[in-house]
Amino acid sequence: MNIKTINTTPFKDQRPGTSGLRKKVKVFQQEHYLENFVQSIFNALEGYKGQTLVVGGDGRFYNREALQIIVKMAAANGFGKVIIGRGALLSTPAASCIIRKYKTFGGIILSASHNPGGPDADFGIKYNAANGGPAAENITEAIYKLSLNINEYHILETTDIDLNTLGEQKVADMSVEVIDPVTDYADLMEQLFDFRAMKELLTSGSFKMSFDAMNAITGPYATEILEKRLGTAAGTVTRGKPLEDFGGAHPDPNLAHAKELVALMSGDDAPDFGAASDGDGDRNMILGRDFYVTPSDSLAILAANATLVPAYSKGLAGVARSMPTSQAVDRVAESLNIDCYETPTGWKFFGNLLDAGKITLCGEESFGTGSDHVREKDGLWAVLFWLNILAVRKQPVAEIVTDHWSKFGRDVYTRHDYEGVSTVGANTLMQELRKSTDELTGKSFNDYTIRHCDDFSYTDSVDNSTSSHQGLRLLFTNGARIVYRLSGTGTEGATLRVYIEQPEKDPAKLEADPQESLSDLIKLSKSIAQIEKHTGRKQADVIT
Ligand code: VG1
Ligand code: CO
Repeated sequence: MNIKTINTTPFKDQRPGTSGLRKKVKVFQQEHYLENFVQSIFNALEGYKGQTLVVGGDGRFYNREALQIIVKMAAANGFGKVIIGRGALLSTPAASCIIRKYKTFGGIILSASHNPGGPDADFGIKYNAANGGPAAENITEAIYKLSLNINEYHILETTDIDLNTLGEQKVADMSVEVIDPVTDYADLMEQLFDFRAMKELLTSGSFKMSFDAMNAITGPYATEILEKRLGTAAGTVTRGKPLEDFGGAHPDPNLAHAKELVALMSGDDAPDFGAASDGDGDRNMILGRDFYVTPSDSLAILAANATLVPAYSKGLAGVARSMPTSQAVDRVAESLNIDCYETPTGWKFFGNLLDAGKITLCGEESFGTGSDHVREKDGLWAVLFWLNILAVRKQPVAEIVTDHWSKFGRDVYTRHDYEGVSTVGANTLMQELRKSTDELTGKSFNDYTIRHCDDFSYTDSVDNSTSSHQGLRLLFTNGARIVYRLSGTGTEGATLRVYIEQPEKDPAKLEADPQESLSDLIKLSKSIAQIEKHTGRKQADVIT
């Protein structure tokens, strides 16, 4: 065995963000950069000798090279076995599923999710623990601290492993098993949902759907599940082949980046149901004919209809949403008499609640929904959940949503993103807001009076850990909210996210365009934070 110990010096920028470490590919390609981070992950863990690690990624540029390095480092650091998806591929929810199913020590996921891919675009890496979920903040912080003092890493000197042949091979003393990346995940989906009823709907001839995999990882999963197991027409899955650069597209399933699908879904002969997923398969966008389902509404509707799905037929233990997600699900929880938790942005904060059995469903406004079946948000799962509801209720998507609004009211909602603005400007904007929370409380702007203003801080009810500075909240007396936070997944400058929400019960106003209904609040969001002064932008770049 030829284990090398390589001397290295720390990089100062390896602090994981909302979801792992994300940087430009060129940053990761620097000598020792990836190795330092991987060794810091291993150094932060205890008891992994002889244990199994799952490794896979979303197929973006540098995925294969990075995986080879990780396998050689896992062998040198004493792991007993590595499980990898064929071709180095695993969607994020599938990685979570495999960690749990085979009870492994943990996993490393290579992905920058919805960020673009290619030699000049983004790459990312994150560690998931034995529960299949993103490492909690105490672990990501420990990894960061270790990365600041690292002086050596261990790597096995050996030829590359064969990523394309299923089965076991040996790398020194460590075994490497290449598995089909799709089967375990597809089997799990089949256990959760009523595939018989869904197949009946999808093959009836009167129901058409289209799924946009955005040239990213969900292609093979959607093809197997929708076309092969559920019998939808060939071609239902579009852009189904994972490409290293996502075909130059931005693999973010929203109205701006999945334009072709949005266009296809409009008009009389449009499909009945449309959906898309992101780079690593954990996000979802849901569309009906001429109808867009806001992710926050989607979470509320899944919760309200959960008992129609076999896996959730006995009801939900509780639900959770990230703080900036609309309060639509809170109203469902209230009517079901179950708990609703409000967590900071990022899936890692749902892990403890799911593990403790306090919640069954959870979600974020950023096109992320999931349940206790894995410990990641899950794009295709959300699509199948919707299909299961449609198969039982036999109503169009739009009707299901408008029915929901008339029963629970609507949380009219929008998110305005100011992308790639100056970091100094964005930080100053946040600091100034933070300083003025007391002064803003009680202040009135025409019809809007601020009832409460704070910098959101969260204490986990399971381990009592506290996470502060999670976003500035302005809560108005009439139930409206404006929330400001900076993105923790970007790789260039800063991105300011402004989340705007207003509860509406008036039947005459339920179906209005949110940009119009919220226009006063949108203006207010700009003036209160002085967005133009700090960022130089009059308008947001992406509105969802
Ligand atoms: C964004 C979303 C957040 C999500 C995260 C990871 O983070 O807002 O809700 O959990 O992306 O999603 P931020 O810090 O940029 O706002 V994924 O699909 O990129 O793993
Ligand atoms: Co993602």
